[in-house]
Amino acid sequence: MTKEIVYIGLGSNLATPAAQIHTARQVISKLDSVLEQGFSSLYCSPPMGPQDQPDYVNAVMAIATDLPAIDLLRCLQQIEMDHGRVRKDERWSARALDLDILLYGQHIIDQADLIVPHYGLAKRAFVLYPLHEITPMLNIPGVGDITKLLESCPLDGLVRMTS
Ligand code: ROI
Repeated sequence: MTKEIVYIGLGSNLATPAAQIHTARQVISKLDSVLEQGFSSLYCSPPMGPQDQPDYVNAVMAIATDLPAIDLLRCLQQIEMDHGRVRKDERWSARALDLDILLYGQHIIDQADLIVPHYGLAKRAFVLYPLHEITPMLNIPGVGDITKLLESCPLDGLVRMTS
């Protein structure tokens, strides 16, 4: 298989969020067949969705991999579980670690448990700004240039963290 550049969104709002993001980065970059290509700053933002939960820390990571998308998804789900993620029935609840495949090369994937580009990507400041930080010229398949999307995406309280 040829290597694809894959973008992963990382988010956490429980159990020392910045530490969750840092350890997730280390675990992902040590996976077989994965080479880290870039990692954004950490960003803090108020929760999108239910407001009765702590602020989030988010980041975006770029990797090169020849893992098929579905195998990568399974690896990321395992890492979420290892970080104490408890899947709840309640939609959009607080979580220790959320790992989303945002982009898988230029592929469009529409499977029962995997939709790529990620459905929230084009509108979420906490995804678009870190993504743009590491790849300013990115084209999002089926959607367009990231610079265009940013023009109509307010920060919504997103703040880049210094460390
Ligand atoms: N809100 C923010 N700011 N960041 C997230 O990563 C995030 N993730 C979620 C929901 C609950 C939609 N809200 C979020 O899953």
